[in-house]
Amino acid sequence: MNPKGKVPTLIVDGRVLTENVAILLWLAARFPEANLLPQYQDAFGKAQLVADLAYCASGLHPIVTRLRIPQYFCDIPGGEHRVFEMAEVAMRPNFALIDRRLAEHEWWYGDCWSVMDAYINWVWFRVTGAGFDGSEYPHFAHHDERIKQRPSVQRALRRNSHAAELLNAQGLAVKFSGQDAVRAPTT
Ligand SMILES: N[C@@H](CCC(=O)N[C@@H](CS)C(=O)NCC(=O)O)C(=O)O
Repeated sequence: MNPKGKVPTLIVDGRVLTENVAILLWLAARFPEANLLPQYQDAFGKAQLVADLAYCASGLHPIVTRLRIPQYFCDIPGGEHRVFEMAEVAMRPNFALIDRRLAEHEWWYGDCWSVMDAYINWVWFRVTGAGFDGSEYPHFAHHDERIKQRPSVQRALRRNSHAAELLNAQGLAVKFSGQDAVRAPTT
């Protein structure tokens, strides 16, 4: 469905929408009652939302990929360990930035949950699940605990498990790239 061969992909009335930033902005605009993002009216506020989502997609996401599948980035035997270590170094200032922000507020935008919280939480569980040590970032860790208590997240996780079971039953076992991680998960 996605000519670029990536997930996520959203089909809207038969039309294909790709790229996390575009999909999240479209969902927030299409379903304003869901309050997926703050509803700024001014141009600067709207640009700030794009900046935040672009930070996740182009700043954080590529480092997540290096931590999850370092073997994609270096085919020298054993090179994946060094790719992982350098990605760890690259990720730490970003985790520090997020941790500082979450020290002051419950959610990325203050008192209201938004898809930014979902996106940074995806970063958290993907990289701690690959062996990145998150223990220096207690506010980010607490954010993960709060996210997991959300009924919508629990519903999504149940749907995810159910989908994995269906695929397994059809012999289409879900193989997560993290199975090849160079380090054991920390969470
Ligand atoms: N720029 C794309 C990146 C999407 C992306 O990298 N998705 C990963 C999964 S998190 C993927 O499809 N990886 C499969 C691959 O690269 O083969 C976006 O923001 O949607």
